[in-house]
Amino acid sequence: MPPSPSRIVQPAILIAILAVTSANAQSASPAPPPNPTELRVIYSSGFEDADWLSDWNDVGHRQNMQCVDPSDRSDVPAPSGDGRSTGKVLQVTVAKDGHYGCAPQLMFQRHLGSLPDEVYASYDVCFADNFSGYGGKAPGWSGIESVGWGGKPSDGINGWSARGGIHTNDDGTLGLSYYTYHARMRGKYGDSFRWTGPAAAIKTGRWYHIDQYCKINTPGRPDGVLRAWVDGELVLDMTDVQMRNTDQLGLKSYWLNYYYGGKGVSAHERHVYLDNLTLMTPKQ
Ligand SMILES: [Ca+2]
Repeated sequence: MPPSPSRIVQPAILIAILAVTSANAQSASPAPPPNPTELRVIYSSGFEDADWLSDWNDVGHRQNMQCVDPSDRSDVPAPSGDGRSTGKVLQVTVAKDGHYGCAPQLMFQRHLGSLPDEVYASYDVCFADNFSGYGGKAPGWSGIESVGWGGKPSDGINGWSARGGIHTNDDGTLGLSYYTYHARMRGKYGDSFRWTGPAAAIKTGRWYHIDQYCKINTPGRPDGVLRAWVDGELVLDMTDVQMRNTDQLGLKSYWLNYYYGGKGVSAHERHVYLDNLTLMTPKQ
């Protein structure tokens, strides 16, 4: 009995699939984490004293931002000895029955004299055990004008943002994302672009190194870039983000935001610790 047409076609389909897979493999060399020697530092702090806030805007919730010695705290491990975390660290507290956290913004215009097209952020972070179950906002990027956050959607003209997001996975680990209000969003609330891979499953009680990268899109075109790395592993690589439809919007600030919710409040006090925050842009 001759083979059915479907059996004849199958090898051709298989070859086509293999060809596409091979092409993807060749084009998918992961973007490397930032190389500081190729970058200009916009801002850097080791959070050794409260003066770090003098460089930031929107510095409410000061009581939630304390520079502390990890050896005085029972819920954060001592510096790991690899040279990454030294001296004091920034303790951010989300109070019981509260949303914030903190929300200061490092304004790039103020520090560079103009708005950059692309910025890297680099920091160390440790979530205390009491941070388990968190769902809400985390540090990221802002191009907000009148709207583009908080249930006020972007149309690409009036503002955009790509803060970090944190959710709790089924296995209890914390998951990270970019919570993004962008020109092509459909609903009232931002889209969650989740960081993926084994490195993106975050445990409490240990330090991680986070790198983030944002390149603003050409107005009206889906060519903006959002990337993230955890301990040097690429966990998100989007190159088709359309933040804006006009050059009147830009990459305005790094938004050091921790906010519990949504609408629900934190059932108990939570702590997250940061150190060695550096913001960088390519040298001219
Ligand atoms: Ca420090």
